[in-house]
Formats: sequence, C-alpha cells, structure tokens
Amino acid sequence: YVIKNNERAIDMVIAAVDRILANRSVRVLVVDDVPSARKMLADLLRLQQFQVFEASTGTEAMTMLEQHPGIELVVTDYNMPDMDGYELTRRIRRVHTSDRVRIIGISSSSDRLLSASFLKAGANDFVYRPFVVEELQCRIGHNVETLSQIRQLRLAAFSDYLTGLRNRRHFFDEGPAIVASCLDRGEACSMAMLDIDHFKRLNDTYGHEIGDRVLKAVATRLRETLDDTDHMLARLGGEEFGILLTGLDIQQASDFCEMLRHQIAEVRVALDDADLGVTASIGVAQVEGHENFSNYLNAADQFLYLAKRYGRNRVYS
Ligand code: GH3
Ligand code: MG
Ligand code: MG
Ligand code: MG
Repeated sequence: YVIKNNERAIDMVIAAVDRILANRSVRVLVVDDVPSARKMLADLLRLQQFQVFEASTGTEAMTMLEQHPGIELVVTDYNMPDMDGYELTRRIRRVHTSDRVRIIGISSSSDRLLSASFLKAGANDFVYRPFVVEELQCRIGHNVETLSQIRQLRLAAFSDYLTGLRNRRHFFDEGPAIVASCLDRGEACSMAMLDIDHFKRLNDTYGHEIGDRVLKAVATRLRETLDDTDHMLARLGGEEFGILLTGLDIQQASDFCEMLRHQIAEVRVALDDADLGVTASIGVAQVEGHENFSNYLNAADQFLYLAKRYGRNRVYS
C-alpha cells in the first residue's frame, strides 16, 4: 500500500494490518513431499503471520490434523508418493466438513482436469504451479475470511442476543452429549431450571427496558457464579434459565442452587431514584437413566412449578 496523506489510505493500511494480525490465530498445514517447495509455501504463509505446520506425506498430514484439532486450513500438493493430494482431500473430508477445515490444492501437473477433481473431492480451491504469489495469497485470504464469517454466524446462532449467554438451541445441541458422558463415567448430574419471580409485574411497573437491564444483570451474576466449564448455563427464553450441573447429585445441586438463589437476590439494578432487586425460583431434578434430554428439563420445570406454588424465591427438588 502507498500511504498518501488521506484518511482512506490510512484506513486501508489499518484494515490490512488487522487482517494480517488476525492470521496469527489461524493454523495452516502445508503438505508437500518436496522440502524446497514445502518450505517456500510455509515461509510465504509465515510472512502472512499464520501458524504454519508442515507435513511431507498424506499420512503425516492426517496424523497432524488429529494431533492439532485447531488446524483450519490445509494447503496440499497433488503429486506425492504414498497418498496424493486428491486422496488426502477425500480422507480429510470424511472427518472434517468445509465449515471447519478449508483445503486448497496445488499442482504443477499439466492435467487441466485436476482442479475439477480436487474441487469435487471437497477442496475449496485450487491453483496450478507456477502460481502468482499475489493470487495464492488472495485465495488463502478468502478462505480464511469465510472461516471467520462461519465462526461469527455460529456464535450468533448459538448465543442469546440480550444476555450473551448460550441460547436454547445451544443448550439442546450440547446438552445430550454432556449428560451421556456424565452417565457413562458413572458421575452424578442434575438439571436446574431457574425463573425470575413476578417478572411480568416488574416489566409492567418499570417498562421493558428496565426489565432487560434486570435480565442482563441476572445473567451476568449467574455467569460469574457458575463455572461454565463444569456446568452449562443457557437462557432458555424469556426470564428462564437452564443449568446442567455435572458432577452434582440432587442434594449437592440443590445446595448449589440455593447459593445461586442468594446471589440473584443480591443483584441490584440502579434506577434514578432507587435500586431494583429481584428474586428467582429454581426447580432441580436428578439426571438418571438414559432419557430424552428434554425429559430432564421437564422434570426440573415441574419442580420449578412447585417452587412457585410454595411461595417463590426458593429452590425445590
Ligand atoms: P412467575 O413468578 O410466576 O414466574 O411470574 P412472572 O411474571 O415472572 O412470569 P410470566 O411467565 O407470567 O411472565 C414472564 C414475563 O417475562 C412476560 C414477558 O413480558 C417477560 N419477558 C420475556 N422475555 C423478555 C425479555 O426479553 N425482556 C423483558 N424485558 N421481558 C421479557
Ligand atoms: Mg509433490
Ligand atoms: Mg417468572
Ligand atoms: Mg417464566
């Protein structure tokens, strides 16, 4: 880029620098049996700040993909002794879809049909050698950009817009596997459903915007109190939250939820003239016997109903 004394040029440079810095988090695997060709490609990618891994055979490439699940882009040569790039592409595609791993094929072959074969096998792009560096960089850049867009879409699809917590879809998507692995290990597991008390009244009294602020404050407190690596928290909808408590039997889970209930009762949202507080009711059910995931949630919901009936601001299990 030529920097002229104008803002647009400076913006362009900043954007280019940002793009290159973003490459630092992208792991790329270069596969080529010829060391000099592999090194040339790897150096080119390192210049672009990518984290580069190298493999000299297809078999080695498959092992590396297994050992480094963070590899998101594979640039592979076609002509290699034990497994050619086409076969490697097919094998990668059996385990990794193109929304997770992008593949770019490269070859000096004179077979003009090779690019189509590669693309049919699941490669995302293909370049013939000798390639123009600028063109290869652009093609790599596009694939990296696609990955980042997919990441953003995935994040948006699985998180709750208001609170930033997991959404219902994420909860139901991830939940069953977490429950299954818990039960397989013979560990206890419990399901809790939390619902803010008289939230409609709060909305009616103070307005929806204040209601939203309270929801966010409650979500933040829950996130701060829960270790999300152990327990899965999600906003299921409205003022309802689901919590999958792994490793906790029903008694431990009830005690834990009692602590959560206290935490929520301490949340304050500052208004002009007062501090607003809320309470929540929690239903807790034991997760046992390989049942449908939603059955566990229904069980927690039934206990939640009882918690409400017996006066709210309490845990019922
Ligand atoms: P209970 O103690 O029995 O749970 O009573 P409640 O008023 O909390 O329960 P109800 O289900 O009758 O009302 C829930 C209210 O939550 C109704 C709805 O307007 C409000 N709500 C749902 N989603 C949102 C949201 O995203 N923002 C705000 N501000 N309010 C919401
Ligand atoms: Mg070769
Ligand atoms: Mg409620
Ligand atoms: Mg509700």
